[in-house]
Amino acid sequence: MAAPAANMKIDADRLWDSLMDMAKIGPGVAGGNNRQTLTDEDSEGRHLFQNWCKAAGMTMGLDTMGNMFARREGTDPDALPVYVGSHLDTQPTGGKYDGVLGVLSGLELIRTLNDLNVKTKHPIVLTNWTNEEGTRYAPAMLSSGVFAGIHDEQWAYDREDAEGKKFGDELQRIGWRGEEAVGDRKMHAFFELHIEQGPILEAEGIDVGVVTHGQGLSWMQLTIEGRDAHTGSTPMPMRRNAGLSMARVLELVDEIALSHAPDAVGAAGHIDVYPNSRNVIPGKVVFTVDFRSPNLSTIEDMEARLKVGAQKICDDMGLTVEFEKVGGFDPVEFDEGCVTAVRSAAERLGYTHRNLVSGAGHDACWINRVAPTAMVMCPCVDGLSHNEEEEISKDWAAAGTNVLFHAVVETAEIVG
Ligand code: HGY
Ligand code: MN
Ligand code: MN
Repeated sequence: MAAPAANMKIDADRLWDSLMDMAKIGPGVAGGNNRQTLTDEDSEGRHLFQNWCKAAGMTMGLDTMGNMFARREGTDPDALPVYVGSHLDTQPTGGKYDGVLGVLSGLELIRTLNDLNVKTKHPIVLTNWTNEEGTRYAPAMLSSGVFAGIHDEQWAYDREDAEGKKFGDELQRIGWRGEEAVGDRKMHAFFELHIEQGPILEAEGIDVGVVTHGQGLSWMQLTIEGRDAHTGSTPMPMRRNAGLSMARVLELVDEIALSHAPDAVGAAGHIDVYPNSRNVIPGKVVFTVDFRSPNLSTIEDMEARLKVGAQKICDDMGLTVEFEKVGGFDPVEFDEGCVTAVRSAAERLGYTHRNLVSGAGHDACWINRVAPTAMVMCPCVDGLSHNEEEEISKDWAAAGTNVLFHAVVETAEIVG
């Protein structure tokens, strides 16, 4: 397939301006963003994105999970489209680039094709996947997961947030529940640009990550119950302290992950303590253990040791424990052809690059089940993400977007 000329480049300033404009919606408290899925801020960001897509001459689609699809026509309307995109929802203390760079780099790619009046055989479709983060509604990558047939749509609609609000009701409330059946769309290929969210590219001075694999994930939710009691008048031997058991389980989580170093990580980011009162011994804790590894057998070993170890801790303390798997996916190997398109684009454009295994999960991990898929990564400062101080440089954003642009356009086949 004819590759774009090496001098075909995106407009880095326009991309950066769009990133900064989107960052104004759902601002955090420390320079980042709190634009959680299905909130009014998410809706405001969707409207801005939709207006930009329409201004770029694209036609909009919306499915029953709120996934947004903006289409630029190809010369062959019957050719399966090349999809590109990521997510606009953020963590509660999120950065300006996680997900957003992947959506707005796709928009910049379209704007550049329009500027250059370049036509492609395959249509190009730009996507915003609903609820990638999984922070308000577990699991992560929920809507790309329904699209890929991993999750049942009604099960997704019934997911509840901490206030008991259902996903389907909130999607309806913000007015972004479409009519198009989720998953009906067929793809020629899917590409996603994402910040690395880790330290490797910056530390090695590399411009672009060619993502060959994604590590797998396990989210195991534990509910441990003891008994609420007075922190002052209850003798130590009489206590059934669920908070103490959680501390012991979290030490075990760290020990299990480190036993598989360097190919495993583990922590708990979601922790609820009840009744969470200064002078009440916690009678109940609910927390989610997040294990990850590029090796499925490692993930399975970590899950098994967590269950045995946590059960023993609770038995010894006279507490009950329940386990619920609330999220997970196996390690991912991306499509060789699409990965090659990314690598040759980086070479053609003269960017330093290296193969990378994604430490974080992405919508591409599920879309890889239903279409040839690959990812591009750019460095981020100190490898920091899921933190309002998340930062990238305009040059890093431009390099990643240029590589995405070339990989997508080569795959969509330039005409004329
Ligand atoms: O959890 C993840 O890896 C992604 O940020 N949702
Ligand atoms: Mn992300
Ligand atoms: Mn994220």
